Amino acid sequence: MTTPTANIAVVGLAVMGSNLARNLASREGNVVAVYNRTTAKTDALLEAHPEAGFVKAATVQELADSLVKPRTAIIMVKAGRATDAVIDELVSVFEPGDIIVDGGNALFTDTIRREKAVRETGINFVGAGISGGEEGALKGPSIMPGGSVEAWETLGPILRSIAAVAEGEPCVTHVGTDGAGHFVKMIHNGIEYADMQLIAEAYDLIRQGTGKSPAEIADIVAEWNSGDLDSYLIEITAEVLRQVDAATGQPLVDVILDSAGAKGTGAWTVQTALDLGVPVSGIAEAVFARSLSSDREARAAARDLPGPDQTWKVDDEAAFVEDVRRALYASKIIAYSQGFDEIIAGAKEYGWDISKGEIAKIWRGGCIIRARFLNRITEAYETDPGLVSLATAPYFREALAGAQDSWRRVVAGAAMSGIPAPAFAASLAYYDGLRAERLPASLVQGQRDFFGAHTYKRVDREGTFHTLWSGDRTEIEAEDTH
Ligand code: 2AM
Repeated sequence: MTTPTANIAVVGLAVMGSNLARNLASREGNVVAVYNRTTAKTDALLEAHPEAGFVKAATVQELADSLVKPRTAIIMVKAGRATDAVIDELVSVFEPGDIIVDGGNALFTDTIRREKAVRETGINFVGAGISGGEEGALKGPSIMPGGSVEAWETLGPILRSIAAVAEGEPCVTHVGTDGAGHFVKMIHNGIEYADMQLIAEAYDLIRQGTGKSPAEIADIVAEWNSGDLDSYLIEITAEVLRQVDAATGQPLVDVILDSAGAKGTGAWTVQTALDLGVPVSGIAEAVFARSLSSDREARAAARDLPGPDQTWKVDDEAAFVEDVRRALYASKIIAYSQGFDEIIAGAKEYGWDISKGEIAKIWRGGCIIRARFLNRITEAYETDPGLVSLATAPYFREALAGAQDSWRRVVAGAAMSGIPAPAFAASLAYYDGLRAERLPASLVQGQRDFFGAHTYKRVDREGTFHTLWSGDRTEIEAEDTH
C-alpha cells in the first residue's frame, strides 16, 4: 500500500466535478485524489491537466488508501440514485471520523436522511450546496455546507481555499447541521428564479411601453448596473439583450423560443414554502411563469382571448424607464425578504441555527444572485438578528417607500394594457397585504366556520368561538380542537 498523500478527493468527474477538482488542486496545500466510475474519464482529466498533480484512483479502495485521515471526499454526481450509490461505496471503504461531502444539488430532505444513515457508521456526512455553475466550480463558487461542526473543522479550511472571495472574505460558511446547506442552496435558487423573472418582466414592459430595441434596453440595463441593482444577473442581461443572432441578424432574444425550462430547485423552494406556510409569492410566480411559457398548447388555444383595446401610452420615456427600475428594485426586495422568511421558517422547523447575515455575505460572490445589495441584507440582520421581516428593516423600508409610487404605476399600467407582469404584481400585492391593518381573512374565517365549524377568534376577547349558523345564529364559546 502506498503512503497516503491526498488531503481531499473528488468523486464524479463530469464538468462540475472536474472543475472543482482543478480548483482544489490549484490552491496551496491541497493534494487532490480523483475517482470516477468510468476510469477513462479519470485518465482524460489527468492527461488534460498534468499541472494539477492529481492522484489517480481506479477503485474506491485506492481512493481511500490515497487519502490522509480524516479522509475527505466530495461527491459530484447527478443528484439522486447515483448519490446514494456513491455514498454506499465510500462508506464501505471509509472509517469513523472520515468525511463524505455531497456537493450535488440534493433535495435537503434527502440530505437529512443520508446524514442520519451515514452518521450511524461514525462517518460524517455533509450536504454542501455549491453555486456558480461550471465557471464558479473552477474559479470560485459560493459554498453552503451543512453537516456536523466536527466535519466543518476539517472541511472549513479546504472549502475556504476554493470559494469565491467577496470584499476579502471567502464565500463559504457552516450554514447549520445536516440538510441546512442544501436547504439554503435551494432558497438561493428560488430567489434566482424570482430575480430572473423580475428582470425579464422589466425588459418586456420597457420594450412594449416604449418600443425600444433589445440593444437599446441593453444600454439601459447596463446603466442600472452602476446603481442599487448592481448584480451578476443584471450584468448578463445586458449581454444577452445585446447579442445578435449570426444566422438571421435579429436580436438573439427574438429568435430564442419563449419557453423557459427548469431543473426543479425553484419548484422545491415553493413546495417547501407551502409545507412551511410561508408566502413566497414572488418566487412562486417566477416558477409558474416558466410553466406557463412552456405550455405551448394552452398558449396556442388562448391566442384569441380578448385583451384590452388600449396599448401602453408612455409620454415620458425616461420617467417610465425610471418607474420600471424602481418597481424592479422594490419587487426584488420582496423576493429576497420572502426567501429569507423561508430560511427563518426552515431553521425553526428543522432546528438549524442559521445566521441570515452570514448567508447574505456568502452570496456576494461566486453565485448567480451575487449582488451589491446583499451587504444591506447582512447589515439588516446584524443590526437586528431577530428581524421578523427583511422588508421592515429601516434601509429596505425606505427603499420601498421611495419606490412604491413607481411600483404602483407600473403594475397598474401593465394590467391596463394587458402585459403580464406576474412577479411585479404578486410582490406588490404581498407588500400591501403585509402592511394592511385589516385583511379580509376575517371573512374567510367566517366562511370556514359556516361550512366546517372551524371556529374563529375575536378581536375583542380571548377564547375560541363558533356561530350556530344552521340554528339561531347565536355565538357559542367553542373548544379549540382544530
Ligand atoms: P460515469 O462517468 O461513470 O458515468 C455525472 O453523471 C457523473 O456522475 C459522472 O462522473 C458519472 O460517472 C457519475 N455517476 C452517475 N451515476 C453513477 C453511479 N451510479 N455511480 C457512480 N458514479 C455515477
